[in-house]
Amino acid sequence: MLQQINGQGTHSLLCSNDPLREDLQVFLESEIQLAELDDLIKVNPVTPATVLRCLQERYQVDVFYTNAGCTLVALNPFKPVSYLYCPELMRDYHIAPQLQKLKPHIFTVGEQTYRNVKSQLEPVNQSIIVSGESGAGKTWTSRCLMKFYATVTNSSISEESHERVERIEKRVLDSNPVMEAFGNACTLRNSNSSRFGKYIQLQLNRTQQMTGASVQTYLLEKTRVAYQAPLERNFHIFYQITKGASSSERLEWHLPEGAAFRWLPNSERTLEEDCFEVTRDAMLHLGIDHSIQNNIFKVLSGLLHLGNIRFAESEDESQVCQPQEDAKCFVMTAASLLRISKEELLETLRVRTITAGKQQQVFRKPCSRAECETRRDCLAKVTYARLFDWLVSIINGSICAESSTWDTFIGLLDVYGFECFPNNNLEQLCINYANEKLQQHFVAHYLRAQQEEYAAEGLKWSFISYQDNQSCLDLIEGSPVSICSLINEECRLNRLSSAIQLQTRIENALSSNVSLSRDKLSKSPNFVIAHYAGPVQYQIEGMVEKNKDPVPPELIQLLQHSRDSLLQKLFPSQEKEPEQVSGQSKAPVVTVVSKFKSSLEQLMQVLHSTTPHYIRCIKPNSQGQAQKFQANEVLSQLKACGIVETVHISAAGFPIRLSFQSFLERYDLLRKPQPVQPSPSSRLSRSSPTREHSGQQPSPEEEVGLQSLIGDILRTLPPMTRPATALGVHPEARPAPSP
Ligand code: AOV
Ligand code: MG
Repeated sequence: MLQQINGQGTHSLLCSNDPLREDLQVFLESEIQLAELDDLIKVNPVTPATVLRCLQERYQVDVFYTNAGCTLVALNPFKPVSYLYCPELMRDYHIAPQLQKLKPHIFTVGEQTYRNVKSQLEPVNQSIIVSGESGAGKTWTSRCLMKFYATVTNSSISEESHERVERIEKRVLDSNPVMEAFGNACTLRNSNSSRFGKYIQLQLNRTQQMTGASVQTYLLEKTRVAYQAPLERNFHIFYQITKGASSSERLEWHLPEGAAFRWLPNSERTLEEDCFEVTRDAMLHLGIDHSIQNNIFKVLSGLLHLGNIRFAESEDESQVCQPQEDAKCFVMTAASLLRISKEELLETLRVRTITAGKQQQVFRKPCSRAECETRRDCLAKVTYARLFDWLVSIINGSICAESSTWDTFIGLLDVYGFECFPNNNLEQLCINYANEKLQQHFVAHYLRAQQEEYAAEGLKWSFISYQDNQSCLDLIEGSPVSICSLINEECRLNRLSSAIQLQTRIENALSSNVSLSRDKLSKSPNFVIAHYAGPVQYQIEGMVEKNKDPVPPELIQLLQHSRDSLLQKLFPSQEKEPEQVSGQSKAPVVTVVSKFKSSLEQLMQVLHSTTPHYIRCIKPNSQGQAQKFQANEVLSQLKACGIVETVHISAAGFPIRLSFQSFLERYDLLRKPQPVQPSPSSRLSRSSPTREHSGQQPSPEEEVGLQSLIGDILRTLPPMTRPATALGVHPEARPAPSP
């Protein structure tokens, strides 16, 4: 064993002077088969090093799931392991009398959630919150869970409803490839990275059949349509159409084989996600027929041609910019595919109209080359964003059940994971903000609330400290002043201030927040936020403009004039300009950040109203390689999401909670007659909202009897991994390994 400590295996884990080494040594000397520890609470002692070692041992023998108390840790296998997700296994988990006896799996969480819905006397909605950094496996996990529910919810239904249910489930599952084709892209971190957040509610009726589902999406990263960072790609659907179109479609959509599009970088690389057929089939099942599909793909092709339009600088400011020589044919093709007039397209891209004065006089001002290109990009972004939202509404129309047909739901949350790129801007700020919110939900719900509850119950408990990300959230969204509020203020005041000025404002207003700093070596204005998952440097340049997300009204008018039936739906002609909607020109500016903040708040409200379950996805290495466990990478993810603290709290805590009433109903048979004594005022299990249904409360005499009964029962239970102080029993409690 010592050889192993000094040898290769351990060397990759920790360097020799690592303070964690001592803990690890104690741990390794125990005769425990690490790979068999399926709950990290059984690791002894619980330290970052021992938890890490346990996960590594399991990973090396292809065991990817491990319980960590109330959460499940899911390591990304980065290789096909289809045997883990076959329907037979799904059924095994579904019919298992005692779920905890089976190996940890996402299906345990799925099934537990499913059982919780029906076991409550009052229906309780459930949520599975899948978290982890970009590429850790969240989307994969939520897709597998959807398949799991589709498989198990129709396993016990009658022949006649079978077909109907299957049809709904197929549609619900088909929403995935469609949303991924339009909303996912290859990034530096993940070749199938979700560029939008998603909360899907699977709707269940009284007999627990899935009657439908509804999807809520969050902030699509639409800038990607017109800008892709080096080595990244545009949304998958663009590659699908350019690679997968038939020869007649190529003619119709003006996509000749080998055509070069500026907005399609890295298309020589073929990904699994480039499969056009899968998307088309799924769209068809969702009711998007061939002719509508044809229309969609034509518009997308129009956007690609739009991206190839470049302008030459005009000779003087009073002249409009001319399209570059090679771009003229792209103007024609883009206009023809979008069914707008070529002249109007050029006019809109090159001329700004300004309405001013009491008479509301309209002035026309030629745009600079840069402005023309910004307007071109804006045209593509607004079209794509509306197309995406429209698709989501079509999907919802196709899968959502009537409210009278369902009672409860299981929600699956899959948002974009924490990101840190060489350049981070407003998109990453929003993405990382969403991840901070979810981490805070976990901290509040589990790490803080549990411990506070024990204290309130009067249980003996020594407080376990944990990393709270509240200061980081205060920095991003707090009141009265935060990074969001300062960026919003710039938009509201509409003043011309430089990025340096905003940097100074942020630093002056928020200098007391420990999560804020600046990279002083960087030449460009920036701020650094110490996120729970690591520090991220954000570039301030361009942030305010992105937050305003201005869409010149002329662009909307141009699209409203389109003769294309899809664009007419996306840009209805009766749509009013934002100023007119409020009737006032001084309408409050609805910025990207403020919209995102309010959608996150709504999401949090929904999550708070459900019973949460957490799956923590972990990326074993940053290269996406199978069989490669990079200890430092994993350790930082474990630390970031507080796994060790979670394990401590779960191990020392009380995972089984029963109200006196339920306890009485279950164990009353064992009761010996007790002499009646004066009552101590126990609050155990009385008023907690997390308790199982409590109907009639027992009398003080009964409580005394019960307390004695609890003591009797606890004495009959096997020794626990951690000392327990009261009614707290882990279902799989095992004796601690001897050191
Ligand atoms: P993410 O959703 O967490 O990232 P994905 O779910 O897209 O990450 O997973 C990234 C890649 O890892 C997938 O495309 C698969 O190749 C692989 N993978 C993940 N889980 C498994 C599994 N259980 N078995 C086999 N391969 C897997 V992001 O969307 O970037 O935050 O925004
Ligand atoms: Mg994803």
